[in-house]
Amino acid sequence: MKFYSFWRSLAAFRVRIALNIKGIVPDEVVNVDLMKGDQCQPAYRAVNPQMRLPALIDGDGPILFQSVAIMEYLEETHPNPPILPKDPLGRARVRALAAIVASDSHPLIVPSVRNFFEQELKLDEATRMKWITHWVNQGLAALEGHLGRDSETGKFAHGDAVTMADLCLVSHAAGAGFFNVDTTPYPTVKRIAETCMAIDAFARAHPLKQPGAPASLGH
Ligand SMILES: N[C@@H](CCC(=O)N[C@@H](CS)C(=O)NCC(=O)O)C(=O)O
Repeated sequence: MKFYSFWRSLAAFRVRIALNIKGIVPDEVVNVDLMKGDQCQPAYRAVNPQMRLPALIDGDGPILFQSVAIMEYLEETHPNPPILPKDPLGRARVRALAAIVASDSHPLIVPSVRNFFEQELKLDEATRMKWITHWVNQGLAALEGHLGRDSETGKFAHGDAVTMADLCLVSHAAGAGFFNVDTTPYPTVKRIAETCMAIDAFARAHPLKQPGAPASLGH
């Protein structure tokens, strides 16, 4: 298995947790430096024409891309321990919570969006940060709205076992940390993120624990 990753990638963080939970150790991890723009270089473009991380090649391929699709693939090929509940309603809820992060929130703050604001629209740092903090907060508020209200919420986002919703939730909480967004107004999200990050499979996958990461984010 060959895993294309970068310490700061929140989508790669989600997949790293899934790999750890499933006890899968990739044979090779290829570092694609998002801060240097390596995702746009021909070498990686040939792997993933979308120029996004993560990507995974299992055996002879084909290439797997999009973190949610990769997590679902890992779930189907390595069902134990599961990261989706068994019942259809539970699965739908977990996938929907995951989509708040992976489909609706995270895409608004990725490097290509931030770079477009800076290089094409010439937006200053304060305006760019206003955009980022707004959408990070919107994602946190949406998660809190569901998790704080729903009887299905337990120790984790869905009951008392880890699911894909938690993998996405912690990636969004880490993103909040990157951009110095306070998660205190979202107590259920904060509690679940802290509960997850105390688990070894989550802790080992954290962006700041990866090769090339700085010791801290320095803010
Ligand atoms: N929906 C995708 C998002 C992938 C994505 O945007 N990844 C970011 C890093 S977290 C990336 O590679 N961005 C490159 C860029 O924006 O230029 C997924 O969940 O895999």
